[in-house]
Amino acid sequence: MSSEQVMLGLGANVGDRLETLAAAVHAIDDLDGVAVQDVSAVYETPPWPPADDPRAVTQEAYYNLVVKAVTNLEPPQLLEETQLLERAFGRDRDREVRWGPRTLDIDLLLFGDREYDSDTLTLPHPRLAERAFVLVPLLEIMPGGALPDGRRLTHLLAALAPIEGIEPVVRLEDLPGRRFERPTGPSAPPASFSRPEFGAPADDPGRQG
Ligand code: PH2
Ligand code: MG
Ligand code: MG
Repeated sequence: MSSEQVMLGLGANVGDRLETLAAAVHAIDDLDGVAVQDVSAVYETPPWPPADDPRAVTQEAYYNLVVKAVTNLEPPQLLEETQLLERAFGRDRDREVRWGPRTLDIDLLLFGDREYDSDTLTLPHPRLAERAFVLVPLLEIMPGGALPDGRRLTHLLAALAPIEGIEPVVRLEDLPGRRFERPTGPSAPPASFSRPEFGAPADDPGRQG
């Protein structure tokens, strides 16, 4: 069975953002065929698109982070699993506004070096290069990283300058209770996670955010 390294972008701006993100990271690690290897800091970020963009929606600031994981799922399977998690955290795709408020959004950013395109999923994520709230945490856990087409993450981020309002808030491993630990060196074992409490929701197809 082939195993790919994937990068997932998580965002929340409704409810207890920190609690949601912490629980979501554990829930991702708990998926069959998915193991979390690293997690960026939690960043507070201004809503995208920005206020001067005609697509902008008035909404609260987000918390965002990026998760590095390995998986033996194929892209559509991983998308299905992450959409089930979004639902389990209260997301209702029938009642939401595009680029509007989210209890939890999980985006597939990178899937190894694969370029993939279907009606519901494009990899790499098609708006990754426009979004500092993705690039900043992604660079943190993928320093020196590049897209499959060779574009370097640092160059993409520099093209968005000036970047304003993106602030690291906390690292999940520094939260009281230390629910997981982060690898500390090049030969360190993968992060270890405790078990989340989780119910399996019903199926729901949806569009990529
Ligand atoms: N998610 C959105 C819309 N806008 N802005 C930021 N800063 N972070 C997000 O995760 C985000 C957003 C809907 O998916
Ligand atoms: Mg999104
Ligand atoms: Mg999404």
